[in-house]
Amino acid sequence: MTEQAQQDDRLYAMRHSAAHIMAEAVLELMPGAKLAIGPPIEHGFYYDFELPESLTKEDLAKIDRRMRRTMKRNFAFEHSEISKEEARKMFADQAYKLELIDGIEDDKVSLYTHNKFVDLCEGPHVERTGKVGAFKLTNIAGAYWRGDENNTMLQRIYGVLFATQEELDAHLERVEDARRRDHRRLGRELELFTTHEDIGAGLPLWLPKGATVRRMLEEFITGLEREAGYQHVYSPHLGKRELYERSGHWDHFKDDMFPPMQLEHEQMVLRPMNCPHHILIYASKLHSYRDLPVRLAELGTMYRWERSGVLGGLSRVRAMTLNDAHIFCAPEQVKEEFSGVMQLVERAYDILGITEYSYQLSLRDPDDKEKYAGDDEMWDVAEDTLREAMDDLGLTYTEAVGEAAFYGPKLDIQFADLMGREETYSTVQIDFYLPKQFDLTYIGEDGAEHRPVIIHRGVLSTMERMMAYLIELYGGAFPLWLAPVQAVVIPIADRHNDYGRRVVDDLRAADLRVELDDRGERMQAKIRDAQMQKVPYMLVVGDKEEAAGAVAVRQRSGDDLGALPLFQVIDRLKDEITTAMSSN
Ligand code: TSB
Ligand code: ZN
Repeated sequence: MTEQAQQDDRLYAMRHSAAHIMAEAVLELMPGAKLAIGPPIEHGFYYDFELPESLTKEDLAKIDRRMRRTMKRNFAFEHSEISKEEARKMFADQAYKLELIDGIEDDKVSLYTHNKFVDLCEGPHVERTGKVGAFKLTNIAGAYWRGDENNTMLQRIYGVLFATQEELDAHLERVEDARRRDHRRLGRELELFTTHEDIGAGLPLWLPKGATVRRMLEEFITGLEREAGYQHVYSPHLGKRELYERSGHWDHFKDDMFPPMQLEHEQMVLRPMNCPHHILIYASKLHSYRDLPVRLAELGTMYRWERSGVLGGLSRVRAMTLNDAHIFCAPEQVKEEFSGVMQLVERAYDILGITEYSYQLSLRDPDDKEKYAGDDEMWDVAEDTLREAMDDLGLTYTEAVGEAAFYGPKLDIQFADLMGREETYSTVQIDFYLPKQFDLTYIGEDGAEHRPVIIHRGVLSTMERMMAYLIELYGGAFPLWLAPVQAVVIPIADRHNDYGRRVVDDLRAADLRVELDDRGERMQAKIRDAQMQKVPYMLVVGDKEEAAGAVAVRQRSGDDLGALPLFQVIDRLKDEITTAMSSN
C-alpha cells in the first residue's frame, strides 16, 4: 500500500470513529434519539438522527463538548460479532437499526463498542477515542431515511475532520475562501447575473454588469480568432429533427436534448451543439484543397437538458453560448491545426491569468460501444492522431476512458475550483465521423474528391462556465480591461458634481467605462461602496482637483496615487489595458 493510501485509510477510520462518538453524545443528550446511519465522507463525517426536537446551534456546542470529553477519556473501540437474533434484541428500541439488521445477508452482525455505546458497524475504527484527530461540527441539515422522500425526514449533523489541527484549520480556511469567492454569491453582490423561477433553472439572465464583462470576453476572443484566421458566422439556435438524426445526436445525445417541438409537418429541436449548422455552412459551396483549412467560428448558443440536480450557478446551465469553432481540414493538416488551437488556448489563458489546469485525453470506452458512433478503425485513427499531436507538443496528459464525444476523442482542459472539483473548460476534438455522415468533400490537388476532417474546439468554453470560473479566480475583482465599471468618479461635495460630470465625459470619450457617484453621501462612504463593488479606480474630485484639472486617484487595492492631471490618468488606464491584453 502506498503511503497516501495508508493515510487515506487512517483518515477514513478517524472520521468513521468520530461519527460513533457523535452518535453517543447525541444519545446521551437526547435519550429518545433514534439513530440511522453515520458514515465517513470526503473531509469528514455525518450521522442521521430522528429526534423529538429540532437541533439548534447550542445543541451542536453541547454535542461538541461531550465528544471532546469522550475523546479525552480515550476509550478503546472494541469489535465483536453477535447473531442477528441477539442484535434484534439489543437494538429493539432502534427502528432504523432493526431495518439495517434485516438488510444484512450474513447471520453474523458486526458491532463496535466504545465506552458504553454500541453501534452496528463493519469498521474499521481507530484503536481508541483519543485518536480521532481534529474535528469541527459544521452544520445541521434535513435528510430522508435512505434518501427517499417518502420516508421520514431525519436530522443530519455534519462534521469535518482531519488528522491534525493545522490540516483542519487549512481546510476551514479553504472553505471560507471558497464561500467568499463563490460566483453565485458574488454574482448577486456585484449584480452580474440572476435567474427567475418563471424563466426556469439553468437559464440565467445576464445583468448589465455581467453582460459587459461577457462582451469584453467575446470581443477579446473573437479578436484573437480573427488574427488566427477564423471566419465568424451566425446560425439559428434550432433545426429539424432530421438534421440531428443525420448527425447522430438523435441516437447518441438525445438524453441531453430538449424534446422536439411538434409543428404542422415537422419536428424542430433546440440545438445541443453547433456542429451541424457549421457543417452545412461548409457544405454550402464547393471547396478545393487550396481553401483549407476552413475555420468557422461562432459564439454559438445551444441548449442542453441538464438534470436539475447538476445545475449550479453559471457553471452548469441549460442555455449556454460556446466560444465554438469547427475547423475543416485535410487529414495531413490535423496536427498543425491542433497545434494552432493549443497556441490560441495558451494565449487566451495567459491574458486571463489562468495558470492552473491539466490536460485530459477523453477516449472512447471500448466496452460501451453503444454510446459512440463510427467503427473501431475510425476510433483508432482518431485517438492515435490526438495522442501523437499531444506528444509532438510535448504535453503530458491523463487519459479518461469513456469521456469521449460520441463522434470522436477529445483533449479536454480541466480546471479545478476552490474545493478541488474538476470541470472541462477548453476542448479540442478530432472528428472523422461527421464529415462522413454529411458527405463532406474537397477537391484535392489530384482533382479527385477527398474527405476533410473536422476539429471541434472551444477555447473559452461556454461564456457561462468561463464567467463562473473568472468570477472565482479574481474574487470578483476583475482586471481593468474586464471590469464592468473601470472607474467611479467621486465628488467630495455637491458643488463638485459638475466638474465630476465633465471628468466622466472625458473618460467616456476615451472609451473607458465610468460612473459618477453623485449621491448625497459622505466621500468615505462612496469610497467604501466602490471598494465593495471592486471597482479598480476611484477618482475623487474636490476644489483643488477642479482648479488643477486633476483627479485624486485611489486604487481598489487601497493604494493612494495622489492627485494627477486628468489626461495623465486617462493615459495610465489605457496603457494598463493595452499591456494586460498583449501580455505574453
Ligand atoms: C466544441 N461540438 C463541440 C464543440 O464544437 C461541443 O459541443 N463539445 S462539448 O459538448 O464538449 O461542449 C463544449 C464545452 O461546453 C465543454 O467542454 C464545456 O466546457 C462546456 N459545457 C458543456 N455543457 C455545459 C453546461 N451544461 N453548462 C455550461 N457549459 C457547458
Ligand atoms: Zn462541434
